[in-house]
Amino acid sequence: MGFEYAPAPESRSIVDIKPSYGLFIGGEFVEGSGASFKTINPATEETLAEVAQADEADVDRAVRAARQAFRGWSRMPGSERAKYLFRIARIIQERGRELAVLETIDNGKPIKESRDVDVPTAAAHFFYYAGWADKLEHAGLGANPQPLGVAGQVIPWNFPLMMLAWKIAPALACGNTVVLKPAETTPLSALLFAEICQQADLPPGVVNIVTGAGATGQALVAHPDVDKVAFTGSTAVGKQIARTVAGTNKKVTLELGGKAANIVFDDAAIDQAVEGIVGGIFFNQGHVCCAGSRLLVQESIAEELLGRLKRRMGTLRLGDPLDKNTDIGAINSAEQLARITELAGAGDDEGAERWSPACELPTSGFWFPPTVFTGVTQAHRIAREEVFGPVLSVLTFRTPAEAVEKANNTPFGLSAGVWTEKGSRILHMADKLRAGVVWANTFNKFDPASPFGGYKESGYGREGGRQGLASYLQGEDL
Ligand code: TAP
Repeated sequence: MGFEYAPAPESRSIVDIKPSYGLFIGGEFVEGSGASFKTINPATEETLAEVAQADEADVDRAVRAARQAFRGWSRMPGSERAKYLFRIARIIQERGRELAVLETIDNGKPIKESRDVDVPTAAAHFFYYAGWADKLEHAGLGANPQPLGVAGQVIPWNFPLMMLAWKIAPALACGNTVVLKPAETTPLSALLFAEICQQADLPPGVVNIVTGAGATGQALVAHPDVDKVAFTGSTAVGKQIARTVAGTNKKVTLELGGKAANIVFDDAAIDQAVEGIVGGIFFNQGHVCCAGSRLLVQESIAEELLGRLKRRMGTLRLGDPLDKNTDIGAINSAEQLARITELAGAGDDEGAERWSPACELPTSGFWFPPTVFTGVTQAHRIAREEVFGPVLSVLTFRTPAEAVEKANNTPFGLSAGVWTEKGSRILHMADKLRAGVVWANTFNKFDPASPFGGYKESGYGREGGRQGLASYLQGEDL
């Protein structure tokens, strides 16, 4: 049985969604070539707005605007560039409620997450990189750091504003100008960010936003006057981009998929670990590249831990993303829901055991209940492929060596988690795990000062921290 809910009307009135949006080029909203697409609220399937679809000529206009702005922006003293970044950071904070509500309506994520994670982390990134803009020569990246030029940036739909901040803040701090393409299903927060750039009096052309689908991203990545490509998204598209830029002099960073192991040893504080497991996989409906989608639990505590995990899952509230008590919001699109459904079906077919708490799903919109599979083997598709949804696969291990072997048995290497009371074990595991980020007794924690990025098929280059500056400066590969 499904249920109908009335989305909280007072939240909706906080944000002014226009019926249609153009492209943001040269500091102004301009018409595109004419084509457009609809963006919808995935929790209700209501159309939110008609958004311009940028074609190759539009992308070219945006790149030219960025090139023209580069001259002034790159020569501006770092201390002046910093003022703009600080201003943007403050406006993000001031307009935080509006941004959070818009992000939740366009993406489907719970408002408590957009309010407490996405928006503050986006502001924190601008504050952090504003601090670097006049100190680049002290970053250990050479005495006279020089920007690359025009950066073409393509981002996914799971953290639209946060990914935008991860891309734009370091690029601007280093003196580059940018053309950014948000994902087709979540363009609205990037367009509100464009308004914020206007409000901050950012010089025209320093930030340009081109909306559209994969073809728009492809046109941006392939544009001959783009010096730097920064991409976050799937490994399949990442490989395609690497092929597109091969043989050119473009610099590239790729932040791709993951299949993180969240490893719980028998000496771990179990309730704390259960919270970490729940946050690791159900945060943002599991639409998280670094989600702890494989739980590796030591055999001796597996039964006890699973009992507690299921009890905790029974308390998760799924429903209206604008309700402050909601833990699990909507799946971002019909397409993503179909993928999750297909992979979970493969879990059943391959003999794993599926469990979800009793959970009513709303009658419209895209939803998937929090789900755990036990009896999973390493050969199962749900243990190997990225589900990008609220689906946890549980495997067991006996010894630390077996945990390391199973955790590393994946083509990905973005993140991992370790739960243990032993400090020496944390250091040992961090050393052995082939993952860009290893969390200990916590999970899914983000900080602008920490570098983030993958091993193996999870990509290359780092975002965040001092290391995140390197990929926007000449000759400074870390
Ligand atoms: P993708 O389908 O790869 O899309 C990412 C972005 O690339 C979107 O803006 C997309 O446009 C665009 N795009 C699609 N085809 C393109 C092409 N041929 N050339 C250039 N751009 C193209 O990924 P997604 O489904 O949005 O996001 C989920 C994936 O992102 C997951 O694999 C996840 O792990 C990964 N992710 C990784 C990280 C990090 S930091 N490693 C963070 C978040 C997400 P459209 O949306 O319009 O198709």
